[in-house]
Amino acid sequence: MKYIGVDSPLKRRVPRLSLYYLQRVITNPVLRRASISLLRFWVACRTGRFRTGAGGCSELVSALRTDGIAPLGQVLSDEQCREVLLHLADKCVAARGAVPFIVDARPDGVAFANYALADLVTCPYLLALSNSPALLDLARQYLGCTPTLSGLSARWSFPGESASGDVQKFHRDSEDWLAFRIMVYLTPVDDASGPHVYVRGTHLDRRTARLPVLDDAAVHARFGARIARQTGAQGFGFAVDTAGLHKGETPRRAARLLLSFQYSILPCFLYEYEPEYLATLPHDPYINRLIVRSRPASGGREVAAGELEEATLGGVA
Ligand SMILES: O=C(O)CCC(=O)C(=O)O
Repeated sequence: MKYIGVDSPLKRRVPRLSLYYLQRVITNPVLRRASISLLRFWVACRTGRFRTGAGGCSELVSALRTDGIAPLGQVLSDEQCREVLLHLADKCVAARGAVPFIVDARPDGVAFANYALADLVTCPYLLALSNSPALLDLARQYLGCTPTLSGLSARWSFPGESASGDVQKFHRDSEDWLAFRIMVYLTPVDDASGPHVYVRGTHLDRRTARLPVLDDAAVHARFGARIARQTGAQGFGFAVDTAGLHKGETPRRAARLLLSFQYSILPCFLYEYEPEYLATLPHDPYINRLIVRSRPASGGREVAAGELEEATLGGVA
């Protein structure tokens, strides 16, 4: 998954970016709600699934709706985290301005590094977790339709003196009409190792077409007691609607590895999805289509993500 860029053909880039900016510029709450209702109906027709959940996690759903952040507790055990870290230990990570490297041999000056999607979809537990009945039920209830898994990443944040990049400063995301993420700490996170910081309730604010980055002083002056610093043990997870004000604090002491996956109503049209292929995919093909698919039987043709979206969005992908 990469940002749609100038190398994408115009006939693909223009409709996708139009769809992306459309959901950014429609900030009127009534229009947004009406658009979301229509999109839910469109997803229900497309998938043939009109029920939105068993209702088994209603406390979580209401915490997410009210606060924008809801702790899930331990979603991976210590042993599962160890297996995940072992799988990733010899995999290269990518960082801006550096050649891919193994984390133990990190070059100086690198603040963030991401694992490749191929290494995540083959990693034990990660796809199973993002497809677990409890999380899919939460996603169905929060989004009001069958969710689309529209992001999967595992990012290291390395210790530093000051914020690097916008994700370490207060900001809002606007990846879809309605979306939320599950974040899981794959390393223990205390106050000095880069907790996620969230301003409760700000996901309910009227959206803004611009997505300004705010400094700490302004956010503390305005929101004070509503600021939550989410620490947690290795394997701890939480759901967060990143339309609210948030940041990943710069770790001061230990590096942090954050697993994150996003559920949304539609794909995020800012990205060019490049799904990975597995011999078999024991999970819902619709939900996972942007991230991972099962390899077609020999003789079959692999369908690119763009083609699939074009086919299903009436040519406007
Ligand atoms: O690292 C975090 O805790 C937050 C990440 C973030 O803000 C983002 O990816 O938009």
